[in-house]
Amino acid sequence: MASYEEVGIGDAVLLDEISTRAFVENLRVRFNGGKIYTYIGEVCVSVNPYRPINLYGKEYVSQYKGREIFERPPHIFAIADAAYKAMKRRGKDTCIVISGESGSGKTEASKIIMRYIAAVTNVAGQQEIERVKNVLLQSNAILEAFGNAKTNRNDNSSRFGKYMDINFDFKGDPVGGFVKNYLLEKSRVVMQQPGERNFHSFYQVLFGATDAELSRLKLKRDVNAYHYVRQGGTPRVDSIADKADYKSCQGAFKTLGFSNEKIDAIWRVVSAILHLGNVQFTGGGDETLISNPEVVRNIAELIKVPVDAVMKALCHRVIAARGEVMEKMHTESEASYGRDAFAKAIYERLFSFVVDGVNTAIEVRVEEQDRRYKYNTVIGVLDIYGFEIFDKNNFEQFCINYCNEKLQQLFIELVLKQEQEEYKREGITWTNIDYFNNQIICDLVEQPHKGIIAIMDEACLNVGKVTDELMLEAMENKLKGHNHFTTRKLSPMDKELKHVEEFRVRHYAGDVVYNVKGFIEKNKDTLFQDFKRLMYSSSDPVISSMWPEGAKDITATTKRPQTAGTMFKNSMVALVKILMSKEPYYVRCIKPNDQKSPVIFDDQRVTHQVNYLGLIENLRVRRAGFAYRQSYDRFLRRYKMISQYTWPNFHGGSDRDGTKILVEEQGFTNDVTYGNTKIFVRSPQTLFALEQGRAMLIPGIVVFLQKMWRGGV
Ligand code: AD9
Ligand code: MG
Repeated sequence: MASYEEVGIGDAVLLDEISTRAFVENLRVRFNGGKIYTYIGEVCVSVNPYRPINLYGKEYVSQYKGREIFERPPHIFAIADAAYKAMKRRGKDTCIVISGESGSGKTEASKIIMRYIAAVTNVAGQQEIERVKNVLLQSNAILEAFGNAKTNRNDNSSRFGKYMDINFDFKGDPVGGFVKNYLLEKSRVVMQQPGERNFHSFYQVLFGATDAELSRLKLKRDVNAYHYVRQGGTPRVDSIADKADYKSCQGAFKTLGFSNEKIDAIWRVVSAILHLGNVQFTGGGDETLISNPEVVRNIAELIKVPVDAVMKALCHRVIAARGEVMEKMHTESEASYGRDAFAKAIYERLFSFVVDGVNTAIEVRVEEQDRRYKYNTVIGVLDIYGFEIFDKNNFEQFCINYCNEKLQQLFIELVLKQEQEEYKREGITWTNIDYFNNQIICDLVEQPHKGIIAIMDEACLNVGKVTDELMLEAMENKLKGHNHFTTRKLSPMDKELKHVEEFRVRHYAGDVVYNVKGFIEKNKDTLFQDFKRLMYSSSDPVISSMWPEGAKDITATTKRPQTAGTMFKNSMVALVKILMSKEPYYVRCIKPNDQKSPVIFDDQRVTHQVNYLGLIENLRVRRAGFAYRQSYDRFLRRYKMISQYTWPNFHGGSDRDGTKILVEEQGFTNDVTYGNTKIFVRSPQTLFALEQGRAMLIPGIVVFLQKMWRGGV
């Protein structure tokens, strides 16, 4: 067996040569040797192994528990432990930001982190904490069943963004948590690209439910019988065990305390959507009729509303104009549009309902008098949908890729920009390290008035008049000359743009061509009121409770709701704010190839990711920089006992002078630099040595202090 050292360099900071080539080569050597983790200082780079690897067992947990990052070979456990230690020792809220493109291993990484935290906490074996840990871990089965799907990039692709806070008490044990979900890609409910699937939940119920359950749900065990799940043509996927997953999901519902009524209602809604996809309309003249009313009967029974009401909601809408209420029949195409919008809306609502249920199960349960001790600090784990490019990219990809731009911006801001600014502020000699700042792309999307989202919103204000193509024209006019935006009109020679309804954004991670078809409609995201009232009228209290707004009177004026794009933008801004308020740790995931192969390391693909993730710039800043910094007074207070010159107090000058004397005496002069207000330590080993020196002296100091208090000294 090769020794660890023979398998590349664990911390890229120690590479002989700092270049993309050397960095990628090191990742390749390590990948081939089964070493999927590599550090850049405290940033963990993870290359998806595409095979189960034995790296996460108990023996590994104990190797990393309570250790410093540099003490052991690179591992995601060490990052989890660092975030945990900072939280526990220093009372800091921390967060672990996991980024990388679709299929690079973010969701797996987030689960490994959660399992690690579960493994190292609750040594006292308290029951309530065991419950919380179990609930936290099992919530994944549910969230993935309803929010993940097979795409052409990843068999288990997250189609929603997830930020999870884990709350800890003063002892460092998890006492609860909170999941915040971001924009679900609900268009998948009604449409899938070739090779893709709908959300796992649909297949789980079709393959996993018992015959008796299926018959209650009015379903046949035949995926091809349902339009909404068969369009991709790949209902069965080797890597997915739908039947077993259905069982796990059911088990998780039970563990999380979902009542039988709730679980039953959830699967009935899923089934109703399957039936809804088969509803067909015939039209002509003024009348639109449903050609297969027996399907509607099934839906009505499943969602517990009268069949006539479903028929009516599917074929008509009620409009209130000048205080008068009128009924208007849909055209055939309006009816089909309405049906699909209805299916998407109930699934999205169901997903939020499920997330709410998860949150109820994991919320911190404490008595008021305990609140001070519990609910103390948090570790946030962010696992979001990765950057993606498909053959056809729509509104959803636009949002997902914008989200990834925001996360890249956060990384740049914290790791590349602020770090360098601090060196300058502290008067440390520093050669600026250049990097591509993607703020310009964030602006392109989110700027008021002239950003893409603002232009989309404007198009949505002019109901019925503006088409997607006209909206594109508005973009062309306002964004002409922008380096990161082109359309066929702006750049007629652009071969990638095949249709007039396409625009291209030069993202930090690559060029993506978006098709504007459906942008306005998806941004407006309207659902006929009739469907809301229909769902609210359900005699099933669980279903009715999902649709409280259905209680509203039809004539009540409603404020124009925010568009999907603006809501998403706001949620991203809020997310960045949350992350900025915490001490961040990073896991940067890399996809080694597009074949999901455990043996292919595609140099070109990896190089591309290394480049756009800014890893070489990260490495340069890190290598030229300092692992640790502390203001002089705090440094001196912490380590003064190590030196006879500074213990118990330093009287020979400023804190800076004291710090200098201490560092010189300990022989670390070459590893530090003195800034205007802070000392900068280059390697973590130095810090570790200082900490050890301190730890060794502390017992003696306690005795000393006791004696002093007793008047013995
Ligand atoms: V997406 O943006 O949600 O589409 P992710 O989340 O980045 O994507 P995911 O974690 O789902 O990717 O990983 C994709 C697949 O790679 C998994 O289903 C596993 O089969 C495989 N994988 C990823 N990480 C590991 C690992 N540490 N060990 C083994 C892994 N397999
Ligand atoms: Mg994922």
